[in-house]
Amino acid sequence: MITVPADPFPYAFPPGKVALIVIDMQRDFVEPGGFGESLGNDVSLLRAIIPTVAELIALFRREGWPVIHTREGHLADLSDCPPSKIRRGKPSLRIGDAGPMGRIMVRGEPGNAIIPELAPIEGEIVIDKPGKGAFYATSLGADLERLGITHLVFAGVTTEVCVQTTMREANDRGYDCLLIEDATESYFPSYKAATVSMIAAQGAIVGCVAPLAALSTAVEKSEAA
Ligand code: C5J
Repeated sequence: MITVPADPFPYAFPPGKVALIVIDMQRDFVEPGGFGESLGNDVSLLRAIIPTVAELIALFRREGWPVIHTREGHLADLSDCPPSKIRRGKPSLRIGDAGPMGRIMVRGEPGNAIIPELAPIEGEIVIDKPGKGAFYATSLGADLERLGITHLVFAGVTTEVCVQTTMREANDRGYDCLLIEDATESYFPSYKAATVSMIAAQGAIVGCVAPLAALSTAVEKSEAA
């Protein structure tokens, strides 16, 4: 087992049974002209975590542990997008409308792609999800079962929406979860802070929380031992 100092207690994981889930680091959320900005958000805040997420991905790749990427988006005919989701947001630019990076939140459009800095490599699983949670209406559960994964490490955006929703889904399915707090971000700093504390509250009711340095040091120590 590798043990990471974490909040509210150390997070221990078996190296062969851990996977990284990088949530929605896609152009629609992180770059100007996408869904995030169409909702009135300043996307610049999210760009700050790109180097940390890249470092975390590199750590998993170096160790040969699975890296799984997710993208929130919909089929071109929007048949997998509830009308209630389309109705919300700004009337001028909604899901399916033509935006500066193609149709907003539609699979295969330029804006739906994962940002080039964090692009998946050959063999990595990419989950296209219509919802906020990555388990809903996707193959993620079956993929993790096939890989024999019991422990999940989380990164990505946004902390209080898709990251938290997926962590809660994972928690209910019995996975032991760790959120890397400097590899996740929100358009709203106070929402991130609240989410990070509620995840670890009540004896890690959703999961543990640690900075990337704590995970990296724990992995290095286990290799030196
Ligand atoms: C949102 C996400 N915020 N990836 N999606 O709509 O968190």
